[in-house]
Amino acid sequence: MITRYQVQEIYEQPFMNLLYEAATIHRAHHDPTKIQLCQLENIKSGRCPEDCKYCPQSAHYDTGIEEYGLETVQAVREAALAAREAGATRLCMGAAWRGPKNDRDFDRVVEMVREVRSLGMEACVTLGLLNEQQAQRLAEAGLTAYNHNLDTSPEFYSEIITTRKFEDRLATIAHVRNAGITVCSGGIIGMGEAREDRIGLLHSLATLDPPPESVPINLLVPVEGTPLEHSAPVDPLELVRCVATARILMPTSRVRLSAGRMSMSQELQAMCFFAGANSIFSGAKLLTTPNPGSTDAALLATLGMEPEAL
Ligand code: SAM
Ligand code: DTB
Ligand code: SF4
Repeated sequence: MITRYQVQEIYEQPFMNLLYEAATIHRAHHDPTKIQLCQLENIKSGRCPEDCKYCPQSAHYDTGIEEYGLETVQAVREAALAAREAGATRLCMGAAWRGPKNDRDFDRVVEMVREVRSLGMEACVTLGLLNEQQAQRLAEAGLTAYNHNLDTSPEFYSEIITTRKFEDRLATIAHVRNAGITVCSGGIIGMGEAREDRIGLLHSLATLDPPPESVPINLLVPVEGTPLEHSAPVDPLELVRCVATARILMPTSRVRLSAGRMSMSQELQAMCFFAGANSIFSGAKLLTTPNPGSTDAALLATLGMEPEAL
């Protein structure tokens, strides 16, 4: 198993060597001209009991977002069809829950998974903490992936979230894994963490056994009303180092350049793709914040890249 010190050595090597190593590994395992488009759908918005300091959907902060209860299966079907039409091959459905209860709402999410799968798309959900039985039911419905981010290093975790523990996250990931669902897990940079925490996050992800098939790297979207609203912007090259290190540590996984692209230049995004990122979110909105979906076709064309087909 790779040590944290070895991860640090990869991360902190001269930038050009890091980029070259990551791009070389990327090309050995993936077509560098292809990128997967995924569409997010916020199936239940706001009033979440957790206190994640970055999150506009936490009930602990006043952010003025639109709040609503669980969407209908029909609404999700329509969102999936529109996303598929626009070139997305995966629908990622997020609910602002600490975790599902065993109630009609959860039954409905299971139906949503079946519906999205029946359209030939990959289905991913992120519902917070799960128990074994819930993971099993999602697996039976054909769920492709479960998103559950570690978000930051074990040491920094309690600075960001106090209503659950890093270990709770690991337990849910184990239930997902045991149910035979693929794991999507990554984190956020730009929350005031030190480089050491970014290295700790990447080490935690890479030493999951097996590592996640999908690794979202989010750049914090600072939202008014959240405690991280005034977080100092992180050096963009740190983002590139994170993407490159994730690619080297997890050669076959999909590395996703996730939230935060509104504040990234096209050159920075191109550098992340070169360093191994091979998925982005499509569309004009993430869960509650804007996304530069309307300019992505032009960006990809400029770079000679193409969305992956279904
Ligand atoms: N409630 C579920 C959970 O936390 O597992 C699922 C939804 S939650 C919004 C999914 C992920 O979105 C979080 O783990 C976090 O990584 C990311 N996220 C939330 N707010 C963000 C922000 N302002 N900037 C960047 N990423 C964010
Ligand atoms: C992930 O890592 N990023 C996505 C998805 N998984 C669920 C969510 C990003 C949310 C950004 C803030 C918002 O729009 O509310
Ligand atoms: Fe936001 Fe998810 Fe945390 Fe709830 S658990 S506050 S939805 S990140």
